[in-house]
Amino acid sequence: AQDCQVANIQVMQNFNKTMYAGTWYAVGKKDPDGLFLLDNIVATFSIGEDGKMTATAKGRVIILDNWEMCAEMFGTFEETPEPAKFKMKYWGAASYLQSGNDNHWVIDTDYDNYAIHYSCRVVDTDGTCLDSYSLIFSRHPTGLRAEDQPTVTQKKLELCLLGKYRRVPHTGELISTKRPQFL
Ligand code: AZE
Repeated sequence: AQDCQVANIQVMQNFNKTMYAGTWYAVGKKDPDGLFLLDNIVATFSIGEDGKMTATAKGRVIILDNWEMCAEMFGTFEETPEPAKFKMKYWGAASYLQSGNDNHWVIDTDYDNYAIHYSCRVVDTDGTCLDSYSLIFSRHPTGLRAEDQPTVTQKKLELCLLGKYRRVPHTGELISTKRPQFL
């Protein structure tokens, strides 16, 4: 059973960031409070020569109520005693995008097909999470393989977020038309 205590959430054992590197397509997401990436979310993780993990992420956002654009985001990761738990400092290519410092936990992954990310921003007084976001990643933009779905569902349940995810469409429209700041 799940007690929904943030401190009791199980993360990926023996997490290997080198195997995790590369491109992941978000196929499902649970949003945090406030603004977040809407769709076409693609993240690429890299390991530098110093062994540190960094990432870039792109996604469609709507800011200022009705201005749609492609957010190009960057993240640097600080390691913790638990290999699958990171602190992520993030910012946008443009200053009006969001920046911050989030937890970044890898809950489960097989490295080749799926990964489950979780971030709790605010822990409530009772130890449960008051403001979280979570991304279900696939190596394939088309979605999860059927055989990975039961594992992902089980992990959503353990995160106390079952039923709170939405599908993340990949329409490819960012590539050609929604990149005003980089053209
Ligand atoms: C993540 C993958 C690893 C790199 C980064 C990620 C998070 C990005 C955000 C972006 C929010 C942007 C907004 C813009 C208006 C976890 C996807 C940086 C939280 C809201």
